[in-house]
Formats: sequence, C-alpha cells, structure tokens
Amino acid sequence: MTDSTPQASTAISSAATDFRCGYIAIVGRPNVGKSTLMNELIGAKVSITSRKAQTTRHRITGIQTVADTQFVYVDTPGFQTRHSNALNKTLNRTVTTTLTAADVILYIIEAGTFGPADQQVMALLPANVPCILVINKSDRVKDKAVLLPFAQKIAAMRDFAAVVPVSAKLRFQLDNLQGEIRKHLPANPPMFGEDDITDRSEKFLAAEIVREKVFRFVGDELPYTSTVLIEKFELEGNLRRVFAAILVERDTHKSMVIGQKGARLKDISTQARLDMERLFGGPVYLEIWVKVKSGWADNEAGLRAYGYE
Ligand SMILES: Nc1nc2c(ncn2[C@@H]2O[C@H](COP(=O)(O)OP(=O)(O)OP(=O)(O)O)[C@@H](O)[C@H]2O)c(=O)[nH]1
Ligand SMILES: [Mg+2]
Repeated sequence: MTDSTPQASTAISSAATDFRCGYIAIVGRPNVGKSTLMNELIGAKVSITSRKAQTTRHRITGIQTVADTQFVYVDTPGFQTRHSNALNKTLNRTVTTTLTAADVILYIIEAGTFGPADQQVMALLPANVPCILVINKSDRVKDKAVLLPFAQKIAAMRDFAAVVPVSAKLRFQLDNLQGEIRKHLPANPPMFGEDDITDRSEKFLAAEIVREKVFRFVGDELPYTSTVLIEKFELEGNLRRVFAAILVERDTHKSMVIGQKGARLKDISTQARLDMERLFGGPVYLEIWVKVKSGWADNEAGLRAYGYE
C-alpha cells in the first residue's frame, strides 16, 4: 500500500462525518405554533396553520438542506388531552410514534403560559433523547423581564439540552435555534434531495391546503367535524387539475361551507388555489364539492380510509 491511500480515505471520511442529518420532532399542546415554526424554519409553507386548535392532523415532514446539514423536521398534531374519540387517539399516537424516531426533540410552549396540557406533553418526552425547550410567541410578551424567570421555572422541571425563546411569526432567534439543533444531529449523509422540502405528495398537500381554508373561513365548530378528500389529481404539462371534496357531517354544515350564494366556498376555493400555485410553482385548476358523510371521525376504519395513520 502506498502512503497516499490512507490519506485519501481519511479525507473522504472526514468530509462525510462533517455532514449532519437527522429527525427533529416538533411536539407540544395544540395551538402553540408548532406548524408555524416548522414552516418558518424551512422557509416554505408545507404544514397548514390557523388560530384554531387541532389544525395539524398528520405527521408532516419539512426538510431544509444547508451546506453542512440536512434538518428533517417532523411536525405533529397538538397532543389532545380533552376528548378521547377515535380521531384524537389517532392524533396522539402520531405524536408518540414520532417521538420514538427522533434524534432531537423541540418541545414547544407559549411564552408566559404553562398548564396541565403542557405538563402532559412534557411527561411524554423520552429521557434518552436531547430535548430543546422552545418558548414560542415571545413577541406577545410586552414586559420582557418576565421571560427569564418563566424560562428558568420551566427549565428546572427537566434536563433540557438548551432553552431558546423564539418568535416563529417574526422569525426571531430561529438561527440560534438551528445552531442548537445541529449540535445534536448525528453525522449522517443527507436522506433527501437538497431541493426537497417535504416527503408528502402534492395530492396530500392539496388536501391540507383546502382544509386550512375551511379552518380559516368557516365558524368555530365546523372544522373539527369536517375533512377533505382529493378525488382526482391530474398533471397536464405544467397545469395541475385538482378535484377536492369537503366532507361534512350534516346538511346544515354543508350550507355553512357553501355560504350565501356560494360566496364562502368561492373564497375557500380562490385562496386554496393561490396557495397551491405558490407551493407547486405552476397554474392550478381547482374544483371543490361539499358532501355530507357522517361519522367519518368516529371509527378507526373510517379514519384510515381518509388517510389518518
Ligand atoms: N404572536 C404570535 N403568534 C404565533 C406565533 N407562532 C404561531 N402563532 C400563531 O398561533 C396560532 C397557531 O399556530 P399553529 O402553527 O397553527 O399552531 P400549532 O401548534 O401547529 O397548532 P395545532 O396544529 O392545532 O396543534 C396561529 O394563529 C399562528 O399565527 C408567534 O411566534 N407569535
Ligand atoms: Mg399544527
């Protein structure tokens, strides 16, 4: 063997070990801003958000690749502590299985608020995985002096790898958070292509976008008893043709979605189409129908049929 062989192999292996890649689970009670945070971290909107709780219903991956790191974030549904129907059980199972596969966990709470629902999620955090305490919505706290004692109080409850106050909405401290995350990622080659932003299909993302508009445009009760199904998704050159169905429980719900002379459905449809065009980078033809289908959220078979894991 010549002298150059070991040198060459050292060079290759050190280049490989410099690159880091791993799974980062994002968990917390409903509405703390998990999905907003993931979208802002990766710089693309792959996970839907709303001011209502229980917006996220699936495990959604958001990927960001920089020179020396591939961050594979996994957004999860807010952990449900109130009702124990089949849908909520499914949502919670998604959270616990995501935790078991994580290299790093971001445990998200809201600045100035810590209640029993936050405590229940904290109890799920495995002891042998590094957890970063992320205190989101820090922009909402007017008197910043209260943030430090609040952070100290929560940080004392368990062994956290780091404590980072952020504002996902204002992108405050996100670089710092990424630096902390990287420290705990394993040396691995990238798992996804460098331009990938999610492992979800366009069809799945289309359904989510329509569901977000239902959350945003229709009154408080309805979103929880409705879901969206993509019946057809066709690609014709650069044009995507999307045929979606909003499934609701009752006829009265159907008229709530459609609105006066169809005005609300028109808003849902226009906004959903614009979001899809932005995300997919091309024109979209979108047709949405509203259908009554009761009981879909009550049993596991029904949930599986609509894509719940
Ligand atoms: N002021 C402020 N609002 C935020 C921030 N981050 C998120 N929000 C808002 O909080 C609400 C909930 O955000 P989501 O990202 O949907 O929260 P989530 O934790 O994913 O919610 P679920 O999926 O329902 O569990 C939305 O209205 C967001 O705009 C923040 O840093 N500051
Ligand atoms: Mg969410």
